[in-house]
Amino acid sequence: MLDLLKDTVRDLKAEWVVVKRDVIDLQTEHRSIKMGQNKYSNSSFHISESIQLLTSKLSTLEVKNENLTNVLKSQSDKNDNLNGSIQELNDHNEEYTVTADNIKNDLRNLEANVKSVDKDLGLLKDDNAYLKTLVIASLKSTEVNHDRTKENKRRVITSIPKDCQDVSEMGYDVSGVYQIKPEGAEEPDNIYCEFLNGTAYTVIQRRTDGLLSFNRQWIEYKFGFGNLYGSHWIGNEWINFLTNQDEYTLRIDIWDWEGKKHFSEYRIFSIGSQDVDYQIHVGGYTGNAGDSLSFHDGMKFSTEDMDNDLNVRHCAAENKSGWWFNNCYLSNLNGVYHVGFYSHSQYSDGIVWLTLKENDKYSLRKVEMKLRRNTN
Ligand SMILES: [Ca+2]
Repeated sequence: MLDLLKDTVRDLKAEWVVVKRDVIDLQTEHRSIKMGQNKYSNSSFHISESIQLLTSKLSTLEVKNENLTNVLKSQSDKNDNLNGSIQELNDHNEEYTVTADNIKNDLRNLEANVKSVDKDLGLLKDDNAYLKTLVIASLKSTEVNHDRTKENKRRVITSIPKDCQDVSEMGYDVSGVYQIKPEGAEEPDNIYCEFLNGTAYTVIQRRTDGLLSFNRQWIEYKFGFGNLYGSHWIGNEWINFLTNQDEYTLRIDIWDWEGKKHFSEYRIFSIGSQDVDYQIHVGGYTGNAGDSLSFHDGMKFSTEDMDNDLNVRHCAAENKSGWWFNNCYLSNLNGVYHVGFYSHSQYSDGIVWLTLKENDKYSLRKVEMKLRRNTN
């Protein structure tokens, strides 16, 4: 029995060793399987990840492909347009060539013009330089003249000319305004001197247009009015001073509307002072305009506010003038400025020299009254 049991235990031991080996084998196998399982599991994860990445890349590539297709399409359209433009350019090329030739010609002309302008500029510069020297010379001359004028003024103050004859004798020969001081005048004043062929005239009256009214009052005729270069009356005071300091010939120049010039001269001419209402003394007529002033000899001066005439009416007021009215006039050189024959006026109030046109409704175009010193 014991032997049997011993055998059984021995058998069991052997079997247990076998089983134990088997268990170890199984355990080893199990570990191996488990390791392989893990390895597989890792690989599977990596593959899945790669697939996902590839899918994403593919999707991106697809989008890019679509974009490229679109770009290609767009380029193709542009290409078509370019081809069209090139065709158009070719069509216009000939035209442009012609235009370009024209422009070239224009440029050549312009260059020529620029050269010409340059040349002109050079000449102008030369002229400018020349003008500058002239101006400088003129300025220097003006300075000298200014100094001379100062000297002359000093001379004038010590010896003021009494009329335009004196002015002439001082060396002046250009007609214009000069300062004189006739005997009896308190202050020197300006007067218009006319120098004609060596003769000096002191202008006392001028009518050139209708801009200045001569229908003025006594005091205005006394002291004078108007513009010495245009229409004016130098004043009865000064006519009195002038004609009493020496003997003068009164010259009257007359221009008519037919373009002719006439004159009358009176070798005797003077007027009294205001005390005798500037009474006129006139005679010794010569000339070609007729004697229309001797009729007034001995008459007093009249104005619209001073009736000294020999008429029951008021000649100066009716004829809108200041003059040595008689009953009433043969001459009225201070009348209204009408143009030639006038009929619209109630009175014969024009600038009249009756012996010239023998019509008191004809007004003269221009008149000058001036004094020339008698030489005896
Ligand atoms: Ca009267």
